[in-house]
Amino acid sequence: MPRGYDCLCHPGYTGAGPCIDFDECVTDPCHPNAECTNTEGAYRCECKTGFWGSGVVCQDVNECLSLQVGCSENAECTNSDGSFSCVCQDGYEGDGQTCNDKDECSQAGICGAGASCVNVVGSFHCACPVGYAASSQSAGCLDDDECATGNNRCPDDSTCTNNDGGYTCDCPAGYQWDSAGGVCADVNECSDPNVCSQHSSCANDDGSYLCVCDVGYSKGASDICEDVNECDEVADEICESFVAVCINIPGGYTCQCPEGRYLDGFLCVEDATDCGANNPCGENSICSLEGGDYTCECDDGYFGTGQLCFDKTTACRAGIVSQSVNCTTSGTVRLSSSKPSLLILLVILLLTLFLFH
Ligand SMILES: [Ca+2]
Ligand SMILES: [Ca+2]
Ligand SMILES: [Ca+2]
Ligand SMILES: [Ca+2]
Repeated sequence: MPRGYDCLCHPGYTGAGPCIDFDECVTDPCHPNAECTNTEGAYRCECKTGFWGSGVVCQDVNECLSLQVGCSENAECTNSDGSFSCVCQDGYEGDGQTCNDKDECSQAGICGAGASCVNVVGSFHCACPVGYAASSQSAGCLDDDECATGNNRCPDDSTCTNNDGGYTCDCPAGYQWDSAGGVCADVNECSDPNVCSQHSSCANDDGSYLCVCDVGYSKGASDICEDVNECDEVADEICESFVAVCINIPGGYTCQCPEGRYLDGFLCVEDATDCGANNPCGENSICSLEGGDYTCECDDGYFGTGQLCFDKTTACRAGIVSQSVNCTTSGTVRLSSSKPSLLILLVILLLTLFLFH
């Protein structure tokens, strides 16, 4: 029999007779990123970890904006729906919370041929020896073309030539590359004693040198210094003015008097043998003249300078000269070529004292 009333269950309950709790969670009343919890007469929506909101609406939390997220300072934080991740940056290795330098050099062959690996914090580089450069890490070391890159110290007036591992500067003729000064320096060709031929001397010059012939020599056809025959030139006239004959000698010339003449000052004169009025000889002395030279010779039995002649018998008997002068000495003195010796003069002095005492 129908009742005259209906019983309506409170919200959250259901049932025709006694009201029993209704499990709202079976109708998915929460946001997909929320947890639904059924309660007596109601339910609760709570956003899942990594989301925030009412539970009916849940939004992703960007953990990377928080300083407390815990990524290493050498890691990249990446936000994702409901979560995040810490990934070590290039050059570091670890779990993202802790990132340590990666020693790339422990990896064989990381640098190309000829290069050495240098590990640094967060990175590494490949070093090449001087004269080489790496276009990329894996390319290895290739010769640096210093002439093309301008990485050279060749002076402007030189030619740069590249070679493997280096370069050369070729200076103009007469100059050589001075790497210390970075200039093309003059070559001192004269330091080679054989650079000039015989009868010449070397004079260094900037960029060149000269071989200067010695006096009396001049350059011949083969650039060798040859003796000048002065007798073919003015010397012949000079000698002729002496009434002499010009004789060419290596490096010079000489004027030679003809037979029977001798050079007296600047003239070849007749060779006289008579001492004449100019006889310089003293008593008991014979004068002779040859080639302009007077010779005084003490007579037999006399000795002395020729200008002063003393009786040898008297002197020897006196015993003054017997020990120092050969009592058989003729006493010949060539006045033009020698002077009386000190000894002879001493003897004469003693003899003079003896005779005139
Ligand atoms: Ca490293
Ligand atoms: Ca080079
Ligand atoms: Ca020079
Ligand atoms: Ca000559």
